[in-house]
Amino acid sequence: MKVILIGGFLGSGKTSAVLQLAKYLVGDGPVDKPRVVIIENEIGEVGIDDKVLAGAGYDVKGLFNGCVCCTMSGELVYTLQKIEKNINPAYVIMEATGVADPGGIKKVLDEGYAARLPIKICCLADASRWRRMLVPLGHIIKAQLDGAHVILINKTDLVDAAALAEVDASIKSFNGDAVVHHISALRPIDTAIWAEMA
Ligand SMILES: Nc1nc2c(ncn2[C@@H]2O[C@H](COP(=O)(O)OP(=O)(O)OP(=O)(O)O)[C@@H](O)[C@H]2O)c(=O)[nH]1
Ligand SMILES: [Mg+2]
Repeated sequence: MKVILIGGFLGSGKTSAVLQLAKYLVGDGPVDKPRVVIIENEIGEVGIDDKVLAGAGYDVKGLFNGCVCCTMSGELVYTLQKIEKNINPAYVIMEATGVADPGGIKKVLDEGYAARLPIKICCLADASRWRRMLVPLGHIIKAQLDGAHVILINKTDLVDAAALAEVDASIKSFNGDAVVHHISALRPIDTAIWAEMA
């Protein structure tokens, strides 16, 4: 069971990307056993994105009322254990909350039971709001980009080439190691990107 963590700030396009990633991973897999289970972590008591994803036909587990990078870390490990025992899918995709520190989640997953699960971290970055967000939210954005293996610069349909180049340079200054792709999650995303993560 592999874990793919999808992080990125509020509204950056995480759920839109999860829908496409799940569709890619499900592929022509067996229908009797889900190949993909999605964990939705939301800060509030009531989930929204979990209903969108469940409505699209996916097996979704909600973790509400806190963030798995801190207060809900125990619940995350317990949920993963339950998923592996009862369903044992090929992949668990987890959409983090928009304010999660994926490094914190990775730390939780690197200890104990979860340590043997392979994990890939993907961070969405909203190109259309990049400059406006960077100053007030620099510390969260830095933390989200820091540990990512793959960074998807999203909403490229809303910016011109010069603005995109600026976002690119800014992101490279935070994380020079990650693989960076430009996407618009409203359109079909190149499946080669998902193949790298799978
Ligand atoms: N124009 C444009 N809009 C996008 C794109 N990707 C996502 N959106 C829109 O941006 C909004 C937020 O997208 P979501 O996928 O819900 O983002 P999210 O990161 O899951 O949001 P939260 O879970 O609330 O943090 C929605 O209205 C999407 O339709 C994109 O590439 N281009
Ligand atoms: Mg979402």
